[in-house]
Amino acid sequence: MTQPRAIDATAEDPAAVSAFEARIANGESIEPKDWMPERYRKQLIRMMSQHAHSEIVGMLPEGNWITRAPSLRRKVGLIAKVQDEGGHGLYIYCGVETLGVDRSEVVAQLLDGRAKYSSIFNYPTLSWADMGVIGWLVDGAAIVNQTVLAKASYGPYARAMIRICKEENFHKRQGYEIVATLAAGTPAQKAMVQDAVNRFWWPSLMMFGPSDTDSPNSAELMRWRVKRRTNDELRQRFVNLTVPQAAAVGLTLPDPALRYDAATENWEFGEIDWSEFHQVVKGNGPCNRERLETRRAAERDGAWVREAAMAHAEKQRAKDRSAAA
Ligand code: FAQ
Repeated sequence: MTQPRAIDATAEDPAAVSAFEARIANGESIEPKDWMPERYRKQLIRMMSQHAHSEIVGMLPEGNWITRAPSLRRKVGLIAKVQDEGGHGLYIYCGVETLGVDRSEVVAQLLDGRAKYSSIFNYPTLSWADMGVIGWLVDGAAIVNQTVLAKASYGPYARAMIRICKEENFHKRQGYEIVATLAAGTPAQKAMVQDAVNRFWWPSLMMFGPSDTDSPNSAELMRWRVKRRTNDELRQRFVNLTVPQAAAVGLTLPDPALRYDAATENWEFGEIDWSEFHQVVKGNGPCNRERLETRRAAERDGAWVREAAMAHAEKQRAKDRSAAA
């Protein structure tokens, strides 16, 4: 049942809300012109815009290594990957706009520090091995999260995830190939990639968000089938998939508590340092200030391009108007 979108006080009419929830329970996809509770719209704007910001800020740690890639093949792969992440950000911003909010508004929230983006991108990339480990672990974690989001109840978001996951799979493979090459290389190369794993393992687990008992948004998002699995469920899935991948290339994950539990068929893992997570999310991670400053500079430096494009569009419209007169 599709209803016109209401924007007045009747928007939260209990009958409308239950009709909406019945559609969700029925597995229907919610589309931009469908009626939706204001809270659903707000939650989606929050989550999708933060996701888009993560893709855009996520270009920076890897962009740092484009000029230092060790071969032409690696450089081409890395450029393509970073460009893909930019595309994902723009694609998701378009999805946010279907919810009735302007892209410039959500970008302003990122630049003035009101909006969050993924904690993982506030860590530095210190060696070439980090490019492999980001592809393997960070894109690997993103795939686990986003494959499930491809079944989210909001149509434009779910469809964006299907397309994005296809590209993320390539990213993960190129990362794992770098990791496998270094792990089978000289002792110095193996030590370099082990060091990268040691630095990125725990922050990758933090990407999935706080544990379920400490996740204020999960219950509502699960009820509305935006999220289909909890933060802890997805984190566990990622660990289960990744432990054998590390073993296959002879690398160690930096967690002495890792242990296979045959009863649950899960790899149990040690306690996450949540104080580090909260510090990074609050803006006090190793690179938060640098990342935001880089984005602000890009916004300033690109202003003339946006202004020129707008002036050109206005000129074209004036030409069309006078031709039609
Ligand atoms: N970092 O109640 P919950 C990628 C915030 S894309 C920072 O559990 P929710 C591709 C959360 O926003 C990576 N903040 O929240 C790539 C909330 O704050 P708020 C991004 C975090 O929404 C690869 C508060 O904590 N992916 O990697 C984080 O139910 C390589 C309470 O948390 C997505 O965004 C965090 N890690 O669950 C690009 C996927 N975790 O807004 C370049 C879509 C939580 O209430 C290179 N998003 N917070 O003030 C999601 O699946 C969810 O939003 C979660 C958080 C799971 C991230």
